[in-house]
Amino acid sequence: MAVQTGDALPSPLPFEPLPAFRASALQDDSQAASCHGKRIGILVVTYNAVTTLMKVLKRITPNVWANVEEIAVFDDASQDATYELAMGIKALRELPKLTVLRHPRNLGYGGNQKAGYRYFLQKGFDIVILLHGDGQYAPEILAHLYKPIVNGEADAVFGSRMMKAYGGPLKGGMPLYKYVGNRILSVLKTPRWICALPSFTAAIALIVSPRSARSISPT
Ligand SMILES: Nc1nc2c(ncn2[C@@H]2O[C@H](COP(=O)(O)OP(=O)(O)OP(=O)(O)O)[C@@H](O)[C@H]2O)c(=O)[nH]1
Ligand SMILES: [Mg+2]
Repeated sequence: MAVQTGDALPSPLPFEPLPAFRASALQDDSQAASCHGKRIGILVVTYNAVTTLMKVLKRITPNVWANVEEIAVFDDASQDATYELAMGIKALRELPKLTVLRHPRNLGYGGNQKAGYRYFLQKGFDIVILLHGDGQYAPEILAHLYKPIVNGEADAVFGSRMMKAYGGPLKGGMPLYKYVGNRILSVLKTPRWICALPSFTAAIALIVSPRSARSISPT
């Protein structure tokens, strides 16, 4: 079901948030979404995401669509029709802000991310936001993530898949074995290793995306 938010601008796609976000205090992002002249890019990493990609794009709020300069789908040589679907969405929905790229071979999750960060850095963007094409991150709250960076209050912001307020990690799609592992590691006082939805200034993206080797990255 498409949803209209407060003073939202017309969206290029119908806005379809998950139920957990419909009544959320974060829902009205009309103030938070402003880019204040900063060049913001969203990097959507995809691998076999044909069943989820469109839903992810529809969960991005109209205000964020209006304020970001580019949303780039980086398809990691999917074996399904993710790339073709993304190209079709771009063409049929007339989305000039949507860029679709496909790697000729699978680079892995880290390699795909690094390619995406490099892409936005080379274009001179100020802020890069990582979004998973499998829908496990929350596109609905992107404005609240990049706002501290736009305002100069933070260089990097990370979401958390562990937050119960929006359904919690399992409903968000985290596999049970990873959830259990995370809880055990947390009890053992090991730093939490599962964070999500990172947004970086371009400078920070450069640090997390060195040119060498396949990276371990925030997930
Ligand atoms: N698995 C995998 N994912 C990739 C690859 N390249 C890009 N991705 C994308 O990276 C995102 C994260 O991959 P996931 O395997 O879901 O990693 P995760 O979310 O940390 O782990 P789960 O909790 O098991 O879903 C997904 O949206 C994929 O579409 C790749 O080579 N392998
Ligand atoms: Mg995932």
